[in-house]
Amino acid sequence: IASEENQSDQLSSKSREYNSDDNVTYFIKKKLHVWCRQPNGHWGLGKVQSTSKEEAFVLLTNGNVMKVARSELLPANPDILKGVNDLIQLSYLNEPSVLYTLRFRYSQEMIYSKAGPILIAFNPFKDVQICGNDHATTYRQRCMTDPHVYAVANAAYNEMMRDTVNQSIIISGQSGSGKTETAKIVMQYLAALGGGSCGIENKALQTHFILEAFGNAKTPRHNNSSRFGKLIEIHFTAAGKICGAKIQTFMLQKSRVAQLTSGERSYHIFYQLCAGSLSDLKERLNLREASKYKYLNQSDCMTIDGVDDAKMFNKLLKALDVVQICKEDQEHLFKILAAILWLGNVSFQISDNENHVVVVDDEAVTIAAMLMGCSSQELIVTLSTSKVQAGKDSIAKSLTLKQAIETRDALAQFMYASVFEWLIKKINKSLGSGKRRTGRSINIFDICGFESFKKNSFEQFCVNYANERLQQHFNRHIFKLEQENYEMDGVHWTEVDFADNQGCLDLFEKKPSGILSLLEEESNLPKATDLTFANKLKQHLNANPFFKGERGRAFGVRHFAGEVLYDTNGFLQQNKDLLPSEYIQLLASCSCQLQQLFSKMLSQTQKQLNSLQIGALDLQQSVCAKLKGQLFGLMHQLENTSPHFIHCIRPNTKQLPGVFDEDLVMQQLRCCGVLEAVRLSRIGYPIQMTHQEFAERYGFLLSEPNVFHDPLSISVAVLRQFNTPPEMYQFGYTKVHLRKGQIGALEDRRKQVMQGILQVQKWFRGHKA
Ligand code: AOV
Ligand code: MG
Repeated sequence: IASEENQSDQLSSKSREYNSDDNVTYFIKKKLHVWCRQPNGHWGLGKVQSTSKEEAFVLLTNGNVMKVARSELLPANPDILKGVNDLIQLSYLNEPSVLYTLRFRYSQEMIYSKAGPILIAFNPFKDVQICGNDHATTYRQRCMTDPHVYAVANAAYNEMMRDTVNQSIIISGQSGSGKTETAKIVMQYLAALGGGSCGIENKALQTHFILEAFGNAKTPRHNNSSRFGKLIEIHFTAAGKICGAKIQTFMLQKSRVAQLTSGERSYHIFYQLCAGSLSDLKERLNLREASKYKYLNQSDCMTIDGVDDAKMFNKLLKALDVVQICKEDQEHLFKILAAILWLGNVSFQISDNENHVVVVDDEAVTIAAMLMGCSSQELIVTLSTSKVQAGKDSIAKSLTLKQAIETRDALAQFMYASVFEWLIKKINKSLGSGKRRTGRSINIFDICGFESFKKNSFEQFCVNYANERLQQHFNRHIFKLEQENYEMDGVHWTEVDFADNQGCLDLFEKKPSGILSLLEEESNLPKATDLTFANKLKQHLNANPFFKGERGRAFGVRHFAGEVLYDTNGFLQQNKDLLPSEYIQLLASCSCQLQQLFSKMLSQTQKQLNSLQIGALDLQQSVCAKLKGQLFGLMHQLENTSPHFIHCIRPNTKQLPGVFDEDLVMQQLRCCGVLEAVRLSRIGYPIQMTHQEFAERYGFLLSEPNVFHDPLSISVAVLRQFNTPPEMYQFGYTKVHLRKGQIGALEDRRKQVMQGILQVQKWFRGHKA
């Protein structure tokens, strides 16, 4: 082993990363391992046997000899480095070596690895025995050093306690990569660590059942996909005990309530309610099986393999009790959900040759009205007519079929979004969110992951935009700030290149011709359609390298995580998010209400009614304008915290354990900049102290302490005395910058000397006495 270590050291002093000819010759001479690219694009391990000009003959581990171009060879790491904890330890940092390391670890159920400052978390798609309460306690007690989500949570907690600085744990990764599960593991650990007598931690853990029932759904790629983003703040006392928590949610995709594509489901809660409610509740709600509701049966997907909706409903009921939502409110809540399902069954009949409709007066409209607490007649009028201004009066005008369906769905979606918002408020009240302590909080950030399907709509557009913002935050902290810091302090520095996604963000956010501005502009034009919007994009953005004009209503965006083709069908309507004022009036007058559910709307409508403006009510800003504002707010909040990054990786698209799809993994590692982050932390200087701090801390170790007087000279002398190799540190204008591992010797010596001084003092005191 010693000789292998030695070998690895020798190698690391040579050119580490690239396959210079020099290296290939060295590898042949030493009969060392190399990676060679095979015709299928994958990398194979072997030993170079001989070379001729541009080619090399490599003996692969399977016994075959392969002829490869020299340019297709990369150095492999010595066996001693097989499956290292942290990619930073690899002598050769290249794609096949990184893949090999992660693949080996994954096969050994080591799902966590470090990549410099980032924790990489592979989704195991099965239970692995390294999580859970017992493990959390063991982890803490033994100070285990293996990479783990617990270690990240632990570091955040310790840093918060030490520096009184708010912390954030930012979890990124594509859809289905394990972000939400990871967020739960973080919470579990913090609950075990900071659990106190108030029981908030238990409540906070139980909220997952509620959030997932109401905010998660089955998508084509993921059976339990979060269709909203969340930031959970956990607040601690000075003694480090949890004293409150607050959940902020954003981006709930309400279109899912009314529209589904094949293979998807609506929000879990609907199926849970239908499957799990007891017969008397079912009777009171007039509930049928899920398959009887159009909003649920339109996608031919009613169940999820391995999921028992009825059981999940029981868990939900318990969680609602834990967060103190009283039985009466629970019943009101379910009534509104049932009303939404019945609304979906309301149908229309064409009544004239201009495509105007009347509502079919059947059980759907009767039951929906009953559940909402209004008369069927009121509901019928609201669903099929709109008021138009005629002089000082308003008259009712019949809607066309398309308008009627759109407005019925808008009503259902609005009711669902209001229920969701109400729930979050209730949960926050129960979590004591008011007791915020500055400098003593840990924020856990988990959003919907990047998505790219065959057909991508407004939903994916919003999700992927949010992911661009998050990636920018990551880049800023991992790459930009650190390199700027070196530059500002005058450190000699070779920039590490990384894929900056600022260009793509600009494509979205630039005013006046970014996609968001153009969407806003088009949303406000009365005659605009999704097609005119698509044409406008092409007209303004065709020259932008991140944009790709496509035929008809389509356009493409080159996102940091890959190219996505969007279909603008429905963009304008979903972005505008209008609700006719008649609807608000109706909802406000309904008797079945959760306290304060529609009250904000009511006051807005009242104002509008007073000014006699009838028509569509702009509930709030457009969806995109609101999302942009929320993301800016969240990023601002995270900016004031010390960040810890976890990047989740989905090893295969089939949600299967033990399957490692190399191309898929590599693509994810590439787009989030893992290799670059490792490269940066290898050449970076993670330890930084001002000259003054350094001189004060170590100056007394100098053998001739009185020769130097200014902090800089003292600091230089200390490092010389300790024979710290010159490539391991740099003096900037204000700071000493040290590479990883260079402070240990100084600290050890300092401790020794301090102990010696203490002993001498003790001896003196003893003698005096
Ligand atoms: P996501 O949050 O990243 O997707 P999840 O955290 O929901 O992904 O994980 C996806 C699925 O993978 C879960 O439903 C589990 O079945 C499994 N899984 C993930 N992590 C673990 C783990 N540590 N142990 C066991 N199983 C796990 V999305 O919300 O679609 O972006 O928007
Ligand atoms: Mg999720």
